[in-house]
Amino acid sequence: MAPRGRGEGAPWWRDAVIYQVYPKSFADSDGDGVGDLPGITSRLDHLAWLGVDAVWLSPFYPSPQADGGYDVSDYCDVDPLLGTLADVDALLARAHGLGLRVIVDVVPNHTSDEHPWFRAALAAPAGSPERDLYVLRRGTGTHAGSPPNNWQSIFGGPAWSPVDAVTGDPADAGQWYLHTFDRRQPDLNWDSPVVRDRFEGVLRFWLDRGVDGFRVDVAHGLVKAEGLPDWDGGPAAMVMGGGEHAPGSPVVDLGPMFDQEGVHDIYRAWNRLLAGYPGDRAMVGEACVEPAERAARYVRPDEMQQAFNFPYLQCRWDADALREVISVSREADGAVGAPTTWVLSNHDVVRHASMLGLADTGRSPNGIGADDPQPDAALGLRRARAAALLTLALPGSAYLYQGEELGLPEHTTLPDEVRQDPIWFRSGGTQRGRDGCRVPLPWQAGRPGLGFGPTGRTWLPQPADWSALAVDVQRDDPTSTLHLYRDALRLRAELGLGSGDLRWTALDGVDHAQVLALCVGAVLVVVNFGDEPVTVPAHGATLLRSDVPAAGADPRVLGRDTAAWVSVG
Ligand code: ISL
Repeated sequence: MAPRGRGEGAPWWRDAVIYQVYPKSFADSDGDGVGDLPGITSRLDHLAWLGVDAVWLSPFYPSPQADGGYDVSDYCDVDPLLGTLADVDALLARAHGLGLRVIVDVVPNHTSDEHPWFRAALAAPAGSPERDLYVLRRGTGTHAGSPPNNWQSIFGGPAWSPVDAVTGDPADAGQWYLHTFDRRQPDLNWDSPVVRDRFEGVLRFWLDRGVDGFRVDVAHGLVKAEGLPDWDGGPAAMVMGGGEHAPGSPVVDLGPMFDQEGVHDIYRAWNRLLAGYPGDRAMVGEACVEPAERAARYVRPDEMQQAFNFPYLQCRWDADALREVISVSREADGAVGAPTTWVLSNHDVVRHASMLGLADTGRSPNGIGADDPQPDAALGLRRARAAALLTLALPGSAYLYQGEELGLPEHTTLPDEVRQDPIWFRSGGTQRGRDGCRVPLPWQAGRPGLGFGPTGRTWLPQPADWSALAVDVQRDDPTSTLHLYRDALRLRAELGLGSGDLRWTALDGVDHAQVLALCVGAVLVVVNFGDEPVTVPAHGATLLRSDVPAAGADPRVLGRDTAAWVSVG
């Protein structure tokens, strides 16, 4: 079957719905409790049934797993925990056979400390070409015993570690290496042409194997300001544990480690490289920069095709705030001819079915633990279902994070002793981190491990009440969240919503602050945020509702935290 594509003649990614798979937690084929590539392949028909256009695979490369695979020790192979290169080929063949595109993660800001490049660098003397692949500097203070500058790691603690602590060589005393993230993730030196060359080789390796594109990790971080000046703004934490970032806000100075002009040359070169391949290969950047006009610079016509819309992900549950963020991001992306992306969750943030059940929906905590205020699960799910209908109606491309189609909440009571996120360790246990959104998926109720794999083992424990959310239960229930997503995806494709026009509207006599109302093509989307029920106009059929109205209830009356799609064609 030819890959799905919509919007006459437009490249697939302009309106694609892309499903993020976190490989360790999707499906386990061999029973070791860790998800793997054959597990993913065995479930691709489910994703085709759901109706997505593409799959984004988070890293599956060899890795010591110090940061869930975002610490790569070989960019051109597969971690034995997750499979083999032959398994990648089988996955790609099956996906393409089902009409699904596949994009893979590329992690260019840093390698693992176990990458042969880093090992070779540390084995070579100071000043050698091997060392030039990383950001190594002499420290400051007595015997250069303090870090070269005051930068802090995004995961907590200093962004520098002493080289001699790794090599044990007295000749390295006073030498430090930079790691924007964990100390086991040394930053690469993107001023080096060798690094640039090697990464082009990595991209070619995967393009030659048939991937449809890349998700570029920390896309705003590769190039650092010349001279690595001190920065007193603290660690930039826009996504993880970040607050709300108002659209239209002034340029936020993320410091000398982020959003430097030089990163754009890299994406221009990569754009040319991808253009040399047949098909519409695409890149999506994890560029956490603001305001929207600044982020849009990553999706200029000769750079990446898409960038994640983090202000939308972080927006509080509020009609005015959402209207603003939707308008501003569309305007900024529209100005450079790029589609806007819409995303509610990913593997770095508290799942939105839980976020939306917190007292403050605009501040993402860095994980939730048993002794933290617990989300209102029913409220969170009601809002999450409404948020899904809003998101999937918006023109552009939408990203789904595995499990959101089941309405999965965050695991908010994980025992601390099972936590694996480096954020938990580097913050000295003060930040719970991201394990709670990475729990293995429930496929079959009543089976050990909820059908995640053949043995019932799961690398993180699943909450006891996830049985009711298992895929098999929801597939049998037409009112389930899974069916809501499937119905929305089918209608979105049939009605061409992803490539439609957006027009703001209002309901007669209803305040803007209470209701979000917009038309996309021939569909009116209404979301009620207020206490008062609202009645949608009578002239069209109600196509879809986010709630399940009581028997005999008027399908045109929407209660609080409910959304509907109404035909106005
Ligand atoms: O840089 C930031 C803020 O300006 C961060 O939000 C940053 O973009 C984010 O933490 C990057 O996340 C990605 O890279 C990490 C990895 O742990 C995450 O899982 C990944 O999504 C390091 O590779």
